[in-house]
Amino acid sequence: MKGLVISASRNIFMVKPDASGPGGETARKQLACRIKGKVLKGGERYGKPLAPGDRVCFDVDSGHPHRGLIRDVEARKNLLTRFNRQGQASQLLAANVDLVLCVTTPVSPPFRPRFLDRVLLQADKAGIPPVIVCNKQDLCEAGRADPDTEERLQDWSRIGYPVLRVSARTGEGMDELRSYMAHGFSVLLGQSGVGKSSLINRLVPELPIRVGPLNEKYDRGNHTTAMSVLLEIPRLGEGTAIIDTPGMRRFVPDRIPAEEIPYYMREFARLVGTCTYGLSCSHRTEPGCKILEALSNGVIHEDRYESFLRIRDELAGLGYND
Ligand SMILES: Nc1nc2c(ncn2[C@@H]2O[C@H](COP(=O)(O)OP(=O)(O)OP(=O)(O)O)[C@@H](O)[C@H]2O)c(=O)[nH]1
Ligand SMILES: [Mg+2]
Ligand SMILES: [Zn+2]
Repeated sequence: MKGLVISASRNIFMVKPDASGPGGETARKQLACRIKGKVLKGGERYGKPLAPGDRVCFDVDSGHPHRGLIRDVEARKNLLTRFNRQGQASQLLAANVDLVLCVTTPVSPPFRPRFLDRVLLQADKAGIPPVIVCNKQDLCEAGRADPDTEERLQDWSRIGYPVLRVSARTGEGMDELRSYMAHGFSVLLGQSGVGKSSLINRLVPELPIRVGPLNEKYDRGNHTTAMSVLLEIPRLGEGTAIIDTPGMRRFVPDRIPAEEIPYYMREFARLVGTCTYGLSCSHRTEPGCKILEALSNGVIHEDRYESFLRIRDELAGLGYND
């Protein structure tokens, strides 16, 4: 049988069988599956070899109709990952998605543009269009926003990333968010406490999922969502689903060689190769560097350039082991 991976925890993968299988719609109860032989071909280098959104081929256990064994994963159209520094391995976040919703906040937890720049980089590397979702707009009206937020939101919009200003609390911006999500799989990414689960609760109130309070002392989330899970939302259109992910404190880009970073930063990408020293330019001090020129002309925002330098230094020191 074939089905869709809904969630992945340790060695158990929840799989929803396709409706076309025996029994039709009534047979679409999720099965708890293990992997046949424990290692999935092609998944050896990941901590968990499957992610929500993956399509798998599996057998049902005849003695336990709610258990199964996964034999194979189908070819993916894309795969969103990050690098797990502790485990020194790629971590799969979601597979076969159509949209990455990069969630941030103007305050509580504090606005962190560098986190978002990293997520945008990874989405572009994976070939999945990102949309920036700035949640908690109700707190802006209360005058609490970080003054840099609006400037950076406008800059991301200028360089080609759609920006939505929303509030899970008041419902502001939800129609626009829904229209982006219709007819595809979306994944929510962002730091703990930015309101990813709250956005899902607002969008799909019939499926309440757990949201958690902020830690008052540190003004950040408490890692309420423990594992990624895919939720189907047929009400928003045929084939619509959203993947909620656990908040992360840091986002380390995965398997992007330091010299390739400018290809995945949109306002840098069009300048790649045009410096006097061509592809060997480090864009730090060289004469005739088009990236430094763009920085001084305001074509590249100084904060994006700072993100670029920091990401490059970090990735250069990382040495991914494939
Ligand atoms: N003022 C305000 N608070 C919000 C809004 N959205 C979420 N919150 C609050 O922010 C806190 C964290 O929300 P969650 O939805 O649990 O955040 P999360 O991003 O899912 O967090 P993790 O699961 O830890 O990654 C909760 O106290 C929410 O009530 C909003 O639009 N405005
Ligand atoms: Mg959550
Ligand atoms: Zn240069």
